Amino acid sequence: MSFPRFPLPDWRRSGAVVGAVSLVLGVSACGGDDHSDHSHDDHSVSVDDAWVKATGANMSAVFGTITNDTDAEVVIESVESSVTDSVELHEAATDGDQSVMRPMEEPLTIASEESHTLEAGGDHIMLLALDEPIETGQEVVLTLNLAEGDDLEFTAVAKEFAGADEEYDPGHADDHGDGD
Ligand SMILES: [Cu+2]
Repeated sequence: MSFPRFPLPDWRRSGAVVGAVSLVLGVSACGGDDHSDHSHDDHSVSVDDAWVKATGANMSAVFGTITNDTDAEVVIESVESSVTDSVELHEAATDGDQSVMRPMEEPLTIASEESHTLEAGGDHIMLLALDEPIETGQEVVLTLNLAEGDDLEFTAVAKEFAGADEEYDPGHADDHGDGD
């Protein structure tokens, strides 16, 4: 926003893309029907307003709101991404004066008819071991692997964001994987 040489404000372009992506997800999650009839169970899980922090560093985070419109709880066992194989669900915590983030100890569970918001300073999807920068406007495809039912794919659009750079504290992860 502070760079006058861009003819079109970035927020406007990425906002339009985010809106379009949400619309597509809403339709596909409802099997192509008009989804105004949410009164009976339509077994959909959706992600709205998904975005990823643009970065030149080797890690980034994905935010958005996951809504469970099914009649059962949804358990997200793991997440995959189009930009790295190393993806974790993180929560924020306080360590003394410092805000840190760490892998969730339990799988993320969303009760029936509830939403869970992933936001800066709170829960988020962590992208680790990035080989390439994530550029503003870039689309990253995420897949939520659900304990039951179909996996849920959605797209997050990258935007500039000054926050979400908490210290990473992997201390609580029992199984650290192979890294690279
Ligand atoms: Cu994190």
